[in-house]
Formats: sequence, structure tokens, C-alpha cells
Amino acid sequence: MASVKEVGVGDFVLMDKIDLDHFMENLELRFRHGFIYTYIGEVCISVNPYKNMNIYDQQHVEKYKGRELFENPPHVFAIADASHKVMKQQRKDTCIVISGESGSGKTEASKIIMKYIAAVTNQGKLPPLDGTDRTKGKHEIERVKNILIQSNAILEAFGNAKTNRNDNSSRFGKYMDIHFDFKGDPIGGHISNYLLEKSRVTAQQAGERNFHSFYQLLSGAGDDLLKRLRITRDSNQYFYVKQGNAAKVDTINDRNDFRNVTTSLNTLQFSKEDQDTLWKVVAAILHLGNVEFNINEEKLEVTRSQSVDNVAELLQVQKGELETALSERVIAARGDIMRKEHTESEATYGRDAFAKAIYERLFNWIVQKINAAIAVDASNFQKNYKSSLIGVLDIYGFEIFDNNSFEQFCINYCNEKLQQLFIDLVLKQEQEEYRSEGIEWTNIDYFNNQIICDLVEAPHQGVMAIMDDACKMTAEKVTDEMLLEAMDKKLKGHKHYMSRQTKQSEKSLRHKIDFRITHYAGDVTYCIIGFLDKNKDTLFQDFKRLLYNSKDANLKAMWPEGAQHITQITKRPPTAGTLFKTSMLELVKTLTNKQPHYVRCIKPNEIKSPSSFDYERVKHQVSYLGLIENVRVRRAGFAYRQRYDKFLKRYKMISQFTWPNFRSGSNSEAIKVLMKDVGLDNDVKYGITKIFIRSPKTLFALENSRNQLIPGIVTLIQKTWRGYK
Ligand code: AOV
Ligand code: MG
Repeated sequence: MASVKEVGVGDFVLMDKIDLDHFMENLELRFRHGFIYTYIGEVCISVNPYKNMNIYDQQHVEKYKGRELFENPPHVFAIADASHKVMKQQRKDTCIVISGESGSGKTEASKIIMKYIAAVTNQGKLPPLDGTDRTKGKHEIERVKNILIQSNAILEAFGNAKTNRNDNSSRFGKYMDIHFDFKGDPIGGHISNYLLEKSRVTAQQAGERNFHSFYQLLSGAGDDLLKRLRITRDSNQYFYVKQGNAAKVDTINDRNDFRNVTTSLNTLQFSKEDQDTLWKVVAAILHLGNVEFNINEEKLEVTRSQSVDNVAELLQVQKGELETALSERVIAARGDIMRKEHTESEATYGRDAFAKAIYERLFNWIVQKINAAIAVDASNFQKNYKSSLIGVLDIYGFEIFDNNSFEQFCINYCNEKLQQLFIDLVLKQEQEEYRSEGIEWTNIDYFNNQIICDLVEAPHQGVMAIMDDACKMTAEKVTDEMLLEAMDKKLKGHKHYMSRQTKQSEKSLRHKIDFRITHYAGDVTYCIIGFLDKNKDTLFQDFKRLLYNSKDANLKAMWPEGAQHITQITKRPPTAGTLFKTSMLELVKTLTNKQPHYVRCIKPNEIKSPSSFDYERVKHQVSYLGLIENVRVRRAGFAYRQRYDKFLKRYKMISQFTWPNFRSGSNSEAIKVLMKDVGLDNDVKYGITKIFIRSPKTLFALENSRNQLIPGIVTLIQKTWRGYK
């Protein structure tokens, strides 16, 4: 075994000195020796190894199964096990929050966690199906596990893409609840997805790709499928997938991935028709991107008639109706219904909005179908059970690109919210409890990013509200530039907001175009152009009606609002920003109600290298994640705390002073005697209403003593009862 000096300590709490330099030294030492995981108490820090590690096999599963954190080297398996154990033993809902910037390893961690949970549950050989509840249940659990794992391939195909930060970047947020029966076996689940970055469907920055699904189809589909979809293999033929000029990615094999997705679709029982709809929509979008418009003698013309033909055929709509929807819109004004022809730019806007909308709906439909397949079916299980759950959160990480727009703004806001939750649960509440319990405590300062959350979400004064106000104005003339002006006016002087208007000396910001937010994780310059449109997220009614009239039953079902008559539509739908903000608030609420476990991911370098440890980049992440503060709070902190009455109830039998009853004094005084009695009182502090225990080992010692005494007590009680008879 290598010594601590050589490979560092497995828990930062055990460092000799707690400061950034020592933290970095330990982290780098461990990374260089291939130890990618390190704890801060129960928080797991994970550094992306950028290479395959041989630490996720069955042998490792066995090693971590049912063990305590401190019994084995740090591993994300141990976090998954801890979460599962709490859920199973205490019947408490738990969650695992995985955070870190783009490319730091969140999605990989979430998959490793899922695999671990699948590996440690429903063990033993499957019995032959004989129709009894027991065998039915066991097979059902296997089915659920399979779906939970295989759904990943599908969701990643349709929701991930190559960005300049990560070849497999999640472009949607995912929160997955896994429900367990009383034995701790998974019986179902539910996925919530958050704002898909749909702008990618129609535009990509240089070096980036559209969603994987497009390239998988082009590379992986058989010739006859391609023919049916009227597409050729060459991605350069399609405007919507070639803009980034990066169709081939070294780390990705689109052909194999297509095959895997098909296998997963079959496992999840997507019927032949369902799969048909799926690929038809993807192909239709490819064709749609090639539709162009032209003004001829002041009249709008749709050119590339063959592409329009193909779209109509694939979406199973009337070609004439599609053409009309692409070139004009119906408006109802004071009861009158009118048709208004698009300008060229309106037509292009309409086409792109249409492509993005059908892709987004398709994605939501996929999630719904997965959810239907794993919905908890109580009839399969014993009556009167109450299921508990583990929630696993894997969102898009904080990101900065050359060009940052509305999507980055939402993604980065989402990361602010998660950082806020971490601060609240790990740094703030912990310290507040010590204070209120009168435990001696030196306050540990940390940067509270609430001020940035407010900057985005505050009613009236936040960026979201200012955006919504601009969207509400009926005049079509409201521009992005005017929105920026409004933001400048309201946010001038805010420490985390800046534009050329509010700080004229800041030459790197383009006048009337850029604004900068100082996020917890760094400065991001956003380009305001497109914010209004993306927030409004308008899709002309005509397209909704068109799809509602599709002969493809799946497509029709995805667009129920197309049934509405134009005059029935009066209310303005909530904006994309507001929907996102609301979903974030709900997410935070959901997570707050559960016992959290944290995996905090760190990206070691920008070049995806297994051997480079970019000291400055890592140091920056360690700082903004608040990890040093985390160690400080934790080091002075306590692993376990319990109210005196409850504590006494559980452990009173281990001391003669308290068993069966103590004669004088309060609960806390009795506990003090008890702890002295068993020689454990130097690891505890006594608060006003609770006892605080520093090390989990003390707790195990208490549990052990209790377990040894219980059989004797049970016999004694039985004897006493017999005596009464
Ligand atoms: P992310 O989820 O945090 O980014 P990923 O989980 O996609 O990041 O990780 C990026 C890449 O790093 C993966 O595709 C792997 O190549 C590699 N990687 C990460 N973790 C491991 C691991 N434990 N073992 C081996 N390789 C790993 V984003 O989704 O962009 O925020 O939006
Ligand atoms: Mg990811």
C-alpha cells in the first residue's frame, strides 16, 4: 500500500492544514496516481479521468455493497450505496445531486450510479415465471432496471450533442426518480426533463454539431430506411447539420450508436410505428432545413419544392397546407380572420421555429413514453407497501462559449440555483444549527450567490421579469436592443451586471449588443440578439393545426392544441424564461425535501487529456464550488445529531444509569452520564436540544453496544411477560 504522503488523503477533512494550496496539492497528487475520487465528509469530489478506469466492475460493486463510507477508498459507488441505505433503512427519500461544469463528468457519474443501483438490487437467479406474485415481482424489477439503464442511450441520442466543451454534452436537464419497494428493489421511476436547447436544431457554432440523433440516422440507418426517408448519407447535403463543420467526431461512432439506440427502443417497447415516427421527424427536419424562400414580384415563393414535398410526405400532411403554413399566417383581429403573407425573414423564422418545435415535442414524447414504461404499477407488488425513492439529478453544467445566448443564460442560471442549494444545505443550515443550539462555533465565511439568483429571477427587477415585460408589449417593434436598454436602466449599479452602457470603459463589450453577468463560476458575456424571440418562443398557429391534421397518429397526438379554432386562442402562453424559472423553483423544492448526497465534478483540463492537470483551471473550480469552505464547515462539524429524547429512547439500555429509567435530572444530563459510562464522551458536544457526535465511528460503537444487548432484553421481557401470566 502506498503511503498517504505519496497518494494524498482520501478525505480532505483529514488534511493537516486546510487552505487552497494544500487542497490543490492533495487533489493533484491523487489525480496523478489515478485516484479520481476524494471525500469531504459525505460529499464526493470526482475529477474526470478522461480514460477508462477499471473500478466499476462486479468486484468493485461487491466491495462497496452495504459498506460504510470510511471502510473503503473513496468511490461514487459508496455515495450511491449510502443513498440507497438511508432510503432503505430509514424509509426516507434521498437524492444524489451531481454538479460541476460542462465536461466535468456528471452524466458519466449518473450512469455509474444507476449501474451500481441495478447491480446491488434484486440479486440472485431469476426464478422461472410461475405466475406467483413473487416471481412476477422479480421479473418486473428486472424489466424496470433494464429500462432505467437503456433509456439513457435514447435520451442521449436525442438530447446530447457535441459542443466545443464536451463531445457528449447534455443539452437538457434530467432528474430521475427511482422508486423502491420495502426490500430496496427498484419498482419504477419517473424522469423530469428541463429545457432542451432546441436552437441547436437549426443552428450550430463552428466546431459543434446538431443533436447526435441526426448523425446517427445518417450513418447508421440501412439503405432501405434511408430511401424511405428520402435522405442520403452525406450530412453536407443538409443545412441544419453542417453549419458547425464537425460531422465526424473521433470519440463517437454514430453507426454503432444508431444500433444501440434501436436496441434500446426495442427494449423499451417503442412499436414499429413509434420508431417510424421518430426517424421520420428527424428526416423531415433535415429536409425542412433545405427549404428556402424567395421574393418574386413582391410575392413570397417557397423554393426547393422537392424538399417541401419530402417534408409533407414524412410528416404525413398535405403539401399545399404545408406550403401555406410556411408562407403565411392566419390572424384573428377583433373577430375578423385574416391571412397575412410572411416577409422573407418571417418565413425563415417560421421554418426554424417549426423545426425546433417538432424536435422538442418529439423529445418530450420520448420522455413520456419512457415514463409510461416505468410508471410504478402497484398491482405488481405486495399490498400496503409504501415506496421510497432516490432522485438522481444530472443537468447541463455551467458553460461559456465564444457566443453565449439565451440558452447559456438559462443553463448558467440553473447552475446558480444548484450552487445555492448546496450553500443552503451544506454551508448555511449547518452553521445556523450550531449557532441556534449554542454549540461553540467560529463562523466560516463563504460567497453566497443568492445575489446572482436574484439578479436573474427577482420579480420586476430580475432579468427574467424585464424580458417578460418586453415580450408583453404588443407593438411588434420591441427589439432586443430595447430590451438591453431596459436591463441597463434597471440593473445599473448591480455588482454582477455590466454592459457597455453601464460601464463605458469596458471596451470588450459591444455597445447595444452585449451584457455580462459575473456568475459564481466566472464572467459570461451574453449577446442579447435573439433573447426576445427565444423567450417568446412563438410558433405560428398554422403549424400546430397542420400537425394536428397529420395522418401520423403519434404526431397528431403530440399537437393537441392544433384542434383549437383561431378565435379560441386568446391567452398568451407563458414565456420560455418563465417556464424555466418555474421548473427550477420546483426542482429545488423537490430536492430540498430529500436527504441529499453530493457528487461534485471537476474538469482537470480543457483538452480532454487523461494526463494533464491544469492547475489554474482546477483551482478556479475548487474556489467557486466553495470546497475549502465545505472542508472547514465539515471539519469542525458533526456527522450525526439527534434530539435528546430520541437519542435516549434508542440508547438508554447501554448504561446502567439510564436503564430501565434514570432517577433524576434532565434527558441531557442523563445522556452525559451515559456517554461517560461507555467512554465515548470526548467525541460529542451537547447543544440545547440535541446531542452532536463528531465521528460516525462513535455512532457505530453505540449501535454495536445496543445490538449486543437487545437479544438479552428481548428474553428478559419474554420472561417478565410469562411471569405475569
Ligand atoms: P458532463 O455531463 O459533466 O458535461 P460527461 O459526463 O459527459 O460530462 O463527461 C465528459 C466526458 O469525459 C465523457 O464523455 C467521458 O469521455 C469522460 N469521462 C467523464 N467521467 C468519466 C469517468 N468516470 N471515467 C471515464 N471517462 C469519463 V455537460 O453534459 O457538457 O455539463 O452539458
Ligand atoms: Mg452531461
